[in-house]
Amino acid sequence: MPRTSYAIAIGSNRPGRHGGPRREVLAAIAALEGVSAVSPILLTPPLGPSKRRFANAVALVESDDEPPALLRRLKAIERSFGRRRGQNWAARVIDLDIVLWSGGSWGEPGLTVPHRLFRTRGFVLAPLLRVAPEWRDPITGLNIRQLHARLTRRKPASRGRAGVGP
Ligand code: PH2
Ligand code: MG
Ligand code: MG
Repeated sequence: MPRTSYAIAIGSNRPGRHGGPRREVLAAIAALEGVSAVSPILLTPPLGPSKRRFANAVALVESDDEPPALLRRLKAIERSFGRRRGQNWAARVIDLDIVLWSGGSWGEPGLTVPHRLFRTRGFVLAPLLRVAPEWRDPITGLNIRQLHARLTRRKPASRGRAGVGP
């Protein structure tokens, strides 16, 4: 029985050999080993310069690998799906990111766990909420339910000119 689990964020916004983005996400889930839970696949507007809508999901994976070894496996899957290096932010056929590790945090150049940006990304937190609402972020001490609520809460009224009454 593996001792640790991971939350892996999966994204695609370009068709590949399996079909459209949704099919690429499904194929990536099938390529992962040790999957214990899978969120629904959500269609999300692109954050950043890419114009195409994404299919996003989160899978929970059980593994004894430490983060660098798991990352190597994820990169191998990305390559086998036709992802080329240097496609950060470009439309991509598949993106597999380590978001959380039950072992806590990990920091080295090119690999930071928890993922540096996951707390501000709805396309990660929304599917993560469906599979691991109680998982606690070791950095902020907040669980996914709390991080999601913090991100999606109505923003306080602007304090700019528009917010100032007569
Ligand atoms: N991934 C990015 C950049 N922008 N936008 C959405 N909606 N979903 C993604 O997975 C995504 C993105 C870089 O990894
Ligand atoms: Mg990414
Ligand atoms: Mg990535």
